[in-house]
Amino acid sequence: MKNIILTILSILTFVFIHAQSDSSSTKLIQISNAKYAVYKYDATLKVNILTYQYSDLWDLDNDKKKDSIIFISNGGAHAFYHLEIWLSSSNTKTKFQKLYTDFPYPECIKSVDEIETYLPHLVIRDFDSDGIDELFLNVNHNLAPTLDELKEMGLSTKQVLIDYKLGKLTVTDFKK
Ligand SMILES: [Ca+2]
Ligand SMILES: [Ca+2]
Repeated sequence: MKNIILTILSILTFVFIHAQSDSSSTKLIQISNAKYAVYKYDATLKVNILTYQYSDLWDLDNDKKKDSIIFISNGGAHAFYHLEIWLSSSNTKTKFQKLYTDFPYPECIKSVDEIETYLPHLVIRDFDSDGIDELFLNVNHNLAPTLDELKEMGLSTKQVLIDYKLGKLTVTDFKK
């Protein structure tokens, strides 16, 4: 019995150390996501819905005030989250009802090349070096928009870039 317990402890120690060592890999997530997790009551579903509200990190419309990037769960066992963005400059919220992710955690990449090699789900950074951050979302999963839905949004791929241009948020295919 003692040997079994020692074996289990050894395995757990290995798993823990292994998990710790992952933190230095490319898949580093620097944000403490729990800080941004909020449960909100959904009157239609009649349950508390998990949302992630990143409201003190990014200024997408460049008015020097932080905007809110929000992911709202559909309440499923395998939760998918649709995107909403609240902009400080216009005090308006834009819903991207067909843009879902099951991994609503901003990821850090070292270079834009990693969009193709590492396939992140969500990256918010200044992709075009104009001093303003954009949002990259990979929607290639079970709830991905259909080809018709992509076409309706003016898209041809499932890697999308949300950018603030001429006073509004635009959704385009991501291009390096
Ligand atoms: Ca702003
Ligand atoms: Ca930019």
